[in-house]
Amino acid sequence: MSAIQIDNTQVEQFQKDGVVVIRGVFKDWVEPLRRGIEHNMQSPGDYGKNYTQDGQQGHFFGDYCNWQRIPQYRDFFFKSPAAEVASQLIDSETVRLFHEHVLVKEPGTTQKTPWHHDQPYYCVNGNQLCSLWVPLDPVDQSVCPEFIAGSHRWGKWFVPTKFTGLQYQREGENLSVMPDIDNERDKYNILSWALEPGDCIAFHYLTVHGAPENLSDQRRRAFSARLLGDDAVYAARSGETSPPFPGLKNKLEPGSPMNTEEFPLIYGD
Ligand SMILES: O=C(O)CCC(=O)C(=O)O
Repeated sequence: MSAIQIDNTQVEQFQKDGVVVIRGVFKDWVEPLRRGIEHNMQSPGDYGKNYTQDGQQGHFFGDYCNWQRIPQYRDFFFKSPAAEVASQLIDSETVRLFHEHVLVKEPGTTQKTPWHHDQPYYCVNGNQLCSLWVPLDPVDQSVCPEFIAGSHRWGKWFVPTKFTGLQYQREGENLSVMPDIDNERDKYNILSWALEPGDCIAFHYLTVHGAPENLSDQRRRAFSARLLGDDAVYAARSGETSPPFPGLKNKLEPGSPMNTEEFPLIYGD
């Protein structure tokens, strides 16, 4: 019997909508992850970025792939219920760690996170895939990332977009252009929630999402855990991936399981 049991209706909702909110599941991890993020922001890694563009106010910090040097991040993957939650949602016997992505929007940040989905810039193919976006501050619904219900099943892959708004270069990948969602919001079922620290939004790598500015007076610190299930395989893209994972193409053939040291098994065997 699992220590954590995700409600069947939540599993069904994840499968149907490509996104589901799970309340309170990481409340014991809020303080450790806040400490990890503080350390991370004082000492960014090689990929640490300020996504804030010229003319925008505030500060939108991002960084990823630091779990090997920040103990609180590593512990989250290996000791929290994250892997178990993912295994149930994506119906997978195994879960591997892909990477973590830290996203901090300070109060008064006018920069939006553009509408996008993640898989076209990840070096991964497969369907048993999910991210767990864990807020570490109270999040008003006006600040919460927004997700388009069912978009993971549109059968479309969109040209990948950077958080700065620029597009990745791609050739011959049969990608579609992201529709102008903000100007046609009533055409879509857009989901978002008011959140407490330690809640979690679980979403599929193909679920279209974006996030508003943070005009509240609260920080919006988030830890997004990227996880891989049984059918995840290495994919070679025609251009830059995010994260870059340099050297991976010398280790893995396209279509082979992601069983290298970069992506340790954290659930099952
Ligand atoms: O936190 C944000 O602003 C965006 C989150 C996101 O795009 C993600 O976790 O994939």
